[in-house]
Amino acid sequence: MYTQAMDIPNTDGPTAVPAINEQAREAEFNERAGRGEIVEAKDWMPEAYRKTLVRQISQHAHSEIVGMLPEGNWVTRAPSLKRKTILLAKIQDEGGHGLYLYAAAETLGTSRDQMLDALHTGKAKYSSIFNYPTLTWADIGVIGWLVDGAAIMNQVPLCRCSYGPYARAMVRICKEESFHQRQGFDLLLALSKGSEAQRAMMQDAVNRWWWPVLMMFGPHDKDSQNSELSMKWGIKRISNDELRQQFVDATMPQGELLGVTFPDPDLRYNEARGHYDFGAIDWSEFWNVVNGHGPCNKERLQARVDAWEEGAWVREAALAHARKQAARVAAAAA
Ligand code: BYC
Repeated sequence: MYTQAMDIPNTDGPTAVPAINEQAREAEFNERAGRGEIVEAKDWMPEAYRKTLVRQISQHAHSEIVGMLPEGNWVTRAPSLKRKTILLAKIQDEGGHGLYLYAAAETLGTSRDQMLDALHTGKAKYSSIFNYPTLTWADIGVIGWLVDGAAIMNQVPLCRCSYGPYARAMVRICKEESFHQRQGFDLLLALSKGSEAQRAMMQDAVNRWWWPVLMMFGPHDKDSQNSELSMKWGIKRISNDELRQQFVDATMPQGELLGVTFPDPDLRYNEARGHYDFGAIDWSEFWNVVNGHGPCNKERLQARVDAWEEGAWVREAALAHARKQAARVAAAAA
């Protein structure tokens, strides 16, 4: 994409470019990003753009792999072989999404080890939603329907993100997320046609997950410190509040079909606005969870750290194998 003054690859290092060019390059970058052009890994980019992307993509990757944990809780208790197979496939997909995203973030010059270290030491964030427990089988359906539904709403615009490697990873992720959302809805549809107790279990799960799902979209636009720059650079295309509203509007008819209600007395269609109104979000709960004090934060982080430590021998064996292969190739060439 970037030619002329910006054609100098980032690897030249800052000293290779006269400082006077820096502002002009940045202005040209902003202008092109604003026009919707795509930035590739070797293009010049402002350090703040690179930093913002590494922050968002690595947080997103962490969310995918931590997101495997609440669902993993139900693999051994799925009610049928069919449901167990579907759940296993979904959880594997989330692991794959984590890999695409870590790989996209690595193109920005941050190593996977650095990102994982930030996760394991509690410095990096991941989505607040995965710090809530999965108490019943209906939670698995609600995660698919509402959590993946919110994820799709947030992630489809990211397929048009200005950073090419992230945008391309998102295309594949969104296709899989849409299957995840439908499997959740399908699971709940089965419960809705089941016994009174099954319907009550579904309603209870919706009651517990509804507000945390609305929090997934992040703080209100006026409190979103990263939005202004991210929107200017075309990393984010639609604001937190707009996406939240689109999600509520899209979800209401689906809830009607399932025969569930939502735990919000202020939720009603507003003819004048052409949208659903909804009640105030408890932001103190959101920040409490984001800052590490949600119901499952400690458990989730510990599970990731344990997996990393217990998997050390696999990484060592893979590296030893790669070294052996390389030595063999070198010996053959000699
Ligand atoms: N949880 O300025 P803001 C999935 C943080 S994966 C925790 O608006 P931004 C799935 C935010 O990071 C779901 N933290 O930020 C996986 C910022 O703190 P820092 C994850 C949150 O980046 C498996 C501060 O609050 N999806 O769905 O402009 C199975 C202020 O916020 C949250 C993605 O990561 C939160 N909910 O906007 C099933 C998508 N919200 O970083 C499903 C990509 C905000 O300044 N990410 N914060 O310390 C995004 O689109 C944006 O990063 C966000 C936040 C909309 C999440």
